[in-house]
Amino acid sequence: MIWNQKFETMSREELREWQGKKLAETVKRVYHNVPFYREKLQEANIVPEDIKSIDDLKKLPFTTKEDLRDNYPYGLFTVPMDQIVRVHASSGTTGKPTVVGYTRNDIATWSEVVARTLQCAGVGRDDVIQVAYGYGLFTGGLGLHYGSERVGATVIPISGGNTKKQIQVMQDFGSTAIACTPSYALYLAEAMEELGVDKDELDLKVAILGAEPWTDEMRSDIEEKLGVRAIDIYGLSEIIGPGVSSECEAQAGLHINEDHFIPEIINPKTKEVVKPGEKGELVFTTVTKEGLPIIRYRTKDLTTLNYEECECGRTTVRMQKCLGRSDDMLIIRGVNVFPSQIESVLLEMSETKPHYQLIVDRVNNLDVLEVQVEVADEFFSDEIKKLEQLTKRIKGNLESTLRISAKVRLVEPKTLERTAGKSQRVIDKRDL
Ligand code: DLL
Repeated sequence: MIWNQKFETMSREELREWQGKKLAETVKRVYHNVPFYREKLQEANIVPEDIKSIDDLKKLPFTTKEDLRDNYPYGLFTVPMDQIVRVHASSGTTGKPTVVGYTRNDIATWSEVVARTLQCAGVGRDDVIQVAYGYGLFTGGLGLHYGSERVGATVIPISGGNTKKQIQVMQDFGSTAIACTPSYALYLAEAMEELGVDKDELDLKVAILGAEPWTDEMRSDIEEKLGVRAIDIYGLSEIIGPGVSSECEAQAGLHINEDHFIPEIINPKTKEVVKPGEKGELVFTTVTKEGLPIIRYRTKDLTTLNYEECECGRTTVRMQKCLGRSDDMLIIRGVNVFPSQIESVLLEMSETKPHYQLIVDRVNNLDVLEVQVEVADEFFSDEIKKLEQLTKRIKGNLESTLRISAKVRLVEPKTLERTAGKSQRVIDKRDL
């Protein structure tokens, strides 16, 4: 199933021409409407007229999450707020989230690219899709929801969590597709086992999984335990949300919707574009977005690009499954977490010291985060009750900032290892 024959099977020459034309329009628009971009282009001695074709892309400056933070919340929007019909948000590197905005046309574009994602996975109007990504500020739930409606599937907007109910709904409503994070898919499989629900009792045939890294071993596990084909989908809020790229039924790399999002791979140190096929950091430029177009956004995700034609007939470039990042962002139960966010919570509290360690593990297919933190001398106490209260308060503060729960372990002053060099703040025991 190919949702958009024209754009998904266009010749490379035609596509490059389209991208060049759209890029020039986008640069013009951000230059004239967003002071941040105007200043950046002026600093780089570029006027919009310099950008004529896709080959000029490399002349443009990069945009980062910090730029979004510095212009929090709406500073990079290209249109007045009366044209923005929706906002979503994802984690920033510190306290403030990254806010993204959509015009009515952007919502249509988003539905279109998620529709392509779903058709890549073989989902169409005959399917019943259980959307178990979180609905809310996270782009997963509503992104999949709109795309599913677009292809004409029957949507069950159940959102994340409530595992028993998920299983009951799968059984009773005849879900043929489920969309959730890969770790939640495994968790569901395990819960089914415990409840004595056999995969053969379900109509499930495909799982549409993303929002966090997952290995091919995890894929085999999920496919086997749920009796589905597991398809990897990728996206990020800053670019649009889910719908940036998706595996097709060949499961051999993720097709990027290149008529909307132009990918590049750079060396994260030198920031130069790498040779074709080489691994590096993925960078995207959006060329059709209205509310928040973004120029050369550094995703920090590491991957490679493959321009060979795919057996499915699509001509769009494929990115390899993303497994690593060039920064320290962790993805815990699908939620993005920066160690710096945790640090700022701990620093705001007088009872704790900035000596901490984060231990991430996967227990029963679910990620768990433990924060070990030193208590300041004057607050360290033999009274268990006092320490318990403090633990509870830290937990509460972390939860309201991170939007996930963490286990907190208080340790005595000066017990966490000190090193002269970089301290090891994060111990990730998950095997990815
Ligand atoms: O996670 C959007 C999404 C929702 C994608 C549902 C797929 C399904 P953010 O919360 O902004 O957006 O997080 C984006 O998550 O830069 C990657 O590091 C990671 N990520 C997303 N999909 C994948 C994937 C959504 N399939 C960040 N494999 C990205 C590996 C992924 N990492």
